[in-house]
Amino acid sequence: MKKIALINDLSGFGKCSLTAAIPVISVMGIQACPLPTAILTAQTGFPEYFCDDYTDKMDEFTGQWKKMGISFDGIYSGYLAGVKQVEKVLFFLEQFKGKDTLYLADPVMGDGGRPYNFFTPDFLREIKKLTVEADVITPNLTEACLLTGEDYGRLTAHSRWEDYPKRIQEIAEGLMVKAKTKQRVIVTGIVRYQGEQAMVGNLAVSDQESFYLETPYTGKSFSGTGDLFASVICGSLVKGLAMEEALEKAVSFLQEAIAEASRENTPAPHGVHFEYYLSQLM
Ligand code: PXL
Repeated sequence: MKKIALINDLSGFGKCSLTAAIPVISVMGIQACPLPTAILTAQTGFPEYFCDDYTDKMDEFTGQWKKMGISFDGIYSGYLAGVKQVEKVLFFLEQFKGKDTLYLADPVMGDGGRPYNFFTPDFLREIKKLTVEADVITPNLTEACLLTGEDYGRLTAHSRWEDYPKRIQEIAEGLMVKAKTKQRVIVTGIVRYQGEQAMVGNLAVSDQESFYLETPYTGKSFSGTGDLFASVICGSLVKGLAMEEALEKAVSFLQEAIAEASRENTPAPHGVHFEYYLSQLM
């Protein structure tokens, strides 16, 4: 059975990170192997939460798993609870990233034009050490701007312009050429208008091809959608699906899960109702 190491936090509420990644990877018929970066009572978008930082325990996982003689088909890193965790992930990659291991780095730093409250310039500098190593990165538009120094406000002010996706493609290509690998870049959460209809799109770019897939935008963004998206992409690519198929799978899964959470008036920090749609990914 294929295996993916999931380097991410475990949050009791917020349906994100490991509580999103484990079910998705499992239902896709791949073993999910969690390496927790932190354990939280709830994700950081809630007004109050307790966080048990796992920085000092991460090397134990790397060392023990190495002793067990394990190898991984994929490595997916997401939320990191602080700057020092980047070196732990780099050490993990040194130990486990073989030539056939797919590494997906999701540079979790912000959303909706705003960095998350744990973000600092040091964090950005460190996270770039991971994105350059990755075979696939899945920044949302906010994170793509942070990674490239683009001004989010200035960029999105042009969202009604016809060449808006092309401008974002240039940003994605700018990221891709900085990587040490033949990297695929998938930028999520690109909102633009077709007449009065708001659409949300995802752009996937490689050195060979690019795809842009958009669906109607409800105007509401929920916790954990980026983590669910990255999980479907990672699982799909590890299973050998093409980038376009992976993108279509992720978008249709999320579209249903978001619609269901909206119908139930779920508060945004609680996340989407993806559980009902896991069978789509089998
Ligand atoms: O979904 C991203 C994410 C993951 N993990 C934690 C978070 C967030 C976003 O806020 O707080 C703990």
